Amino acid sequence: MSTYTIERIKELLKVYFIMGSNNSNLAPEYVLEKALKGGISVFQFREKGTGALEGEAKFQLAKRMQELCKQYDVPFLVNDDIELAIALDADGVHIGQEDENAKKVRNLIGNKLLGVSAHSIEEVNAAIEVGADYIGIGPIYPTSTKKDAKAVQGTTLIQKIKEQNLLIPIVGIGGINSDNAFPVIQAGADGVAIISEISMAENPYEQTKRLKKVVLGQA
Ligand code: FQP
Ligand code: MG
Repeated sequence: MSTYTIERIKELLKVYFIMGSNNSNLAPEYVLEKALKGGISVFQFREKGTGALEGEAKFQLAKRMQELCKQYDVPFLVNDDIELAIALDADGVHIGQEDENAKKVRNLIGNKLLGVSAHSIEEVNAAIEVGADYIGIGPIYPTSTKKDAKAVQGTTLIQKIKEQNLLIPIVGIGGINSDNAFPVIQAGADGVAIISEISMAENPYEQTKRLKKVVLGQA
């Protein structure tokens, strides 16, 4: 477990922005700063897929994005790349079932935040067992951002986790936008993870504010 309390992690998950350089036609640092101003609560650097930066260029972009997050006091997490997370002293990492073994990752990162993707109650329990701080559940809705995404699962697994009274913080991911985010919260998620709705928005600042209102039940 990390040094964050469960309540704090639930707060962080509310508006969870994920992005890499290929998720926008705009400069990633520009989009991130607008999203930070709009009120995102945590950020995940996810640099993968077509045209993704590698090596030193990836490192430097990550560093610049981390710096921005620091300015707004928003935790900076790294997707998949544990080495990068450690090199930058990031606030945490997010891994899926096909990434490095979660137990091993927990040992490598100490008390940084650890998020794990889960698609079944067995995977949720296994993640809790190794000390995950939160669970990413998805894809909730159809998405075109992730090419190797699993089958759409709606909010069924989220409801199951709540029915079993598991305390692990939950974020929904996959095809979520301001029009369909609230049912994910109603089902029991603490927040929603978003790429495209913010990264592709004409006005990422306004889009983030809109989304945040929906998540907070103020829309
Ligand atoms: N949930 C979350 C989070 N972030 C993610 N990146 C994923 C799920 C997906 O390894 P994974 O993780 O299945 O795919 P990829 O590495 O391509 O993203 F909970 F943080 F919103
Ligand atoms: Mg992954």
